[in-house]
Formats: sequence, structure tokens, C-alpha cells
Amino acid sequence: MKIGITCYPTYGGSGVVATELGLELAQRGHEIHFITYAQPIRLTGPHPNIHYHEVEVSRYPLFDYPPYDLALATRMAEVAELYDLDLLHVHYAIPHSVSAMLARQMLAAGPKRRKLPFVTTLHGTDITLVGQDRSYLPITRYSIEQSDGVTAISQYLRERTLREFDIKNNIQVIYNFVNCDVYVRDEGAAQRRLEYAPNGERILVHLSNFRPVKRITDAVEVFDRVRKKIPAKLLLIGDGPDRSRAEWLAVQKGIHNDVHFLGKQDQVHEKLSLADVLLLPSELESFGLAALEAMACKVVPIATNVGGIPEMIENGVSGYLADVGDVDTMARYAVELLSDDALLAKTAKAARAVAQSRFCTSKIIPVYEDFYRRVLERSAERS
Ligand code: GMT
Repeated sequence: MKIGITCYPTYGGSGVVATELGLELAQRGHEIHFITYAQPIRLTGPHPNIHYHEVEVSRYPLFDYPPYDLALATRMAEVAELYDLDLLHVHYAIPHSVSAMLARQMLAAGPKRRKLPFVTTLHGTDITLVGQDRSYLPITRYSIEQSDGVTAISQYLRERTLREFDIKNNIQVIYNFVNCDVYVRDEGAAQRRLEYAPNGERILVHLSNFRPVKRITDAVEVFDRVRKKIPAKLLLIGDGPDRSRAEWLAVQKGIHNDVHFLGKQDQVHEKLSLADVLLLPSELESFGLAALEAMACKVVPIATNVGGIPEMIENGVSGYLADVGDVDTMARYAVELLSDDALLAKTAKAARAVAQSRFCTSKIIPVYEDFYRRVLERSAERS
């Protein structure tokens, strides 16, 4: 198949999922065209079957708000025509599904009467935050209803979308995935651990875009409590608006020498697999891709019991779940785990088993392929 993929190319779970999906599909022989305003962050180096088309947004003095969605729609239609795309797959509804809808209409009305079905994948804040804003809700709902296929990354997000958007479409849950051959624990990483934990300290890690929804200061609070009981270090991977607050909190608590801000990382698995425990204290996660990536690397997640997280983590078996803001309970779980080698190893093994049995690319990518085929069949039947 020839598939156009649009996503936010910067750091953020939806862009990561879209890029990894494109890479996996390309490896399976599909021709993939990324159509975005910048090269997706995980799209490094040349890859066979992958093309990248940048969306140029003209800036005129009149445009206080340059109309990116229109430039995107135009580029989608151009690329579809030039490269004979079979379908578009947009990640994150706002504004991508609106642009895809316009591109489909433009081509259908063009001289070739070309069909360009599009699939929308809902990721989370496009529904739970942005989509709830009255200035976006009606158009988001409309573009979702207009999609030729809609997927959501968890049962939670599917149900919430159906309930709050009162949408008539059938939404298929296709969970996020991880490449279990790449995201694997480097059992010989003892030497690399020394860089951050020179005296054999335990390593906790947090990975996110440091937005308020991630409650990164809770990760620092948890670490502070753990650090009082066990020699430990905290690695913070990513960057974003709450970084200074977290840095300041670490300084106030006198633990800043034990907290390493690693910034944005391309090869996340290399850093993740140095850690023992992942802290994911988010206010909300429709899925929680960071937890899955950690689990594949045998890093035990301690997360909040919100959104789609319990669909992946079984409390006390493959990780631990606590209420939002309950840093004492999260710290207690971490101390229990980190002071008991057998429990840590058993839980880490169970976490990896969950990733392998339910969320590996080998399980999920064929589901997307089937989904595309059905969308194309339905679209052909309508002609
Ligand atoms: O919250 C983020 O990290 C960014 C956001 C996005 O769309 O880029 O993430 C959402 O999509 C991820 C990938 O599907 C999910 O793993 C996250 O749980 C989801 N974030 C929220 O629901 C807050």
C-alpha cells in the first residue's frame, strides 16, 4: 500500500507512534510518505520505502495566525496525486483530520475524481483537552465522523470519545506498540550504569515532554522519599514547560546532585534500559507509551491509576498503580521493589512478558494493515 502519514513531528507520544508505525510498515514493504511541517524526530537517516514531504507555511504580514491546516491539506492532496497514495493516516485529530477531509474533497472534485480515504487515530489530549474546547469541539467531532476509519489507542479513549463527542462512528481500539527487538534490556549495561550511578545506586527514570499533565514534580517528590531510604539516582529524559519547576524542587530538597536532566534523547531505549524503575505520575494518560517502552526494557513502571494505564499494567504483577498525587504510596512501592532483588526481577520479567505478549510490533502492525485493507474495500464499494 502507499500510505501518507501526518503527525506532530516534535516530541510527544502521538508523533512517536506515527513515526514508528511508518517505519514498521515500510519494513514490511509498504511505501510511506510522511507529510508534516518538520522531519519527525524519530525519523533519522535514510530508510528504504520512506519519503518525507515538508509542509511550507507562508507567512504574510496579514496572517497573525498562518493557516497551517490549509497548507497541510494542499500538500496532502499534492502528494496523494503525485505518488498515487491509497490512503492517508492522520495521528491526532486536531487539525490533521480536518486537513485530510479537505484533501479528500479536493481530489474527489478534481478532474480525475480521485478517491483518498483517510484514517484518524485518536491519541488522547486531542479528545480529552483540546477537543473539549468549544472553539475546536464541533469541527473535531465533524472531522472524526467524516473519517473513513477511526482508531483509538486504548479502550478508555474509545469510550470517552464515544461518550463525550456523541460520535456515531465505529472506533476500533488498536493499542500502541513497541519494537521488542529494539526495546530490550541490555543485560551487560553494568558499565554504562556507572556513568550515572558510580556507587551501584538504584536508578529511577522518568520520560515525558514535561507538560503539566505529566506532574513531573511528583516524580521528584517520589524520588526524594526513596532517596531517604535507599541510595538512588533519578534520570529525567525529555524537556518541556515544567523542567525549571522540577529543577528548582530538586535544588530545594538538596537532591539536585542525584537528579540528572538528560534532555531530549533520540535513542530512548539505551537510557531506559539502564534503569530499575520508571515513574509515571501523570494526571492522565490515554495509554502511557513511556510505560510500555520501559516495560519492554524490564524497567518496572510505577504509574497513576488513570486513563488507559490499567489496561496495560496489572497492579502488583507487572508494575504498580497509585492515585494521582499520592507520592507517598508511589515511594513506598519503589522502596519495596528496590530493596528486594527477587521482587524487582520477578516484576520486571512480568512487565517484559506483557510487552511481548500483547504490544509488540509483530502483534499490532498486522492489525493496522487489516484495518487499512477494510477501509480501502469499503471505499471501493462506495464508488
Ligand atoms: O501526552 C503526551 O505525551 C503527548 C500526547 C501526544 O498525543 O503526543 O500523548 C498521548 O498520546 C500518546 C501516544 O499514543 C499516549 O501514550 C499518551 O498517553 C497520550 N497522552 C495523554 O493522554 C495525556
